[in-house]
Amino acid sequence: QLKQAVAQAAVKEILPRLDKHAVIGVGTGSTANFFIDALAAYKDDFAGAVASSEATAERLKNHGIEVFDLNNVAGLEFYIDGADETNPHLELIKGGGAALTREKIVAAVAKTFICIADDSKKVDFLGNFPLPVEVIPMARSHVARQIVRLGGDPVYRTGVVTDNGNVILDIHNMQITDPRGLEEQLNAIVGVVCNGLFAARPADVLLLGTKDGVQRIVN
Ligand code: DER
Repeated sequence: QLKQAVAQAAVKEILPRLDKHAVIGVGTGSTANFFIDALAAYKDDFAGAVASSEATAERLKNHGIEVFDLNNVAGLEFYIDGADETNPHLELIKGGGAALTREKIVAAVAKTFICIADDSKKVDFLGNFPLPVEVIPMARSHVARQIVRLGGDPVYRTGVVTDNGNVILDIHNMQITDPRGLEEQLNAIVGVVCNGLFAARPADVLLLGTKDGVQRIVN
């Protein structure tokens, strides 16, 4: 199980840097869940965690790991999370699990963002995976029209409401040659809360699961 291998590698990487006051930023998704499950064995070696979604908070609590409000921590040494796609610059597409906004917030606070992913996520150019955008519900049609003007095909992720009470548009068929530029363009559309491009703040370290073992790639 490649996801388990990278999750365990992430625990191994951060353990020596933890102390009883440390609070860890934790991502969302199936790979992040393997990380939480592996981390739980060491829960007495750090103070607790900040969660990037209600689902992650729940899983942490079920392991007896204290969950902190981000506003109550001065800073985070690490943020560990998965991704839907990563390019060679460790620029990511995230949001497959609809948690992209809180993930990006917690990642912004952390000193080191360690991305954990199996090699199916590694691409040369981002955009094969539909790019998630979190949108204020009343602005959905307006934002969709602006996305069409940018050359994308927005698809409403029906039945999904984010932890923040918003909706998701997934942008299909976008050739993303300038991730940072597109991230800024999307953020400039009124009604967009956040988007799944992690390019302004890419991952610092990628632990990539391959059939030959875990590759550690540093940005
Ligand atoms: O929604 C997210 O951003 C998740 O981290 C996602 O990108 C990765 O989910 P997975 O680990 O289940 O593939």
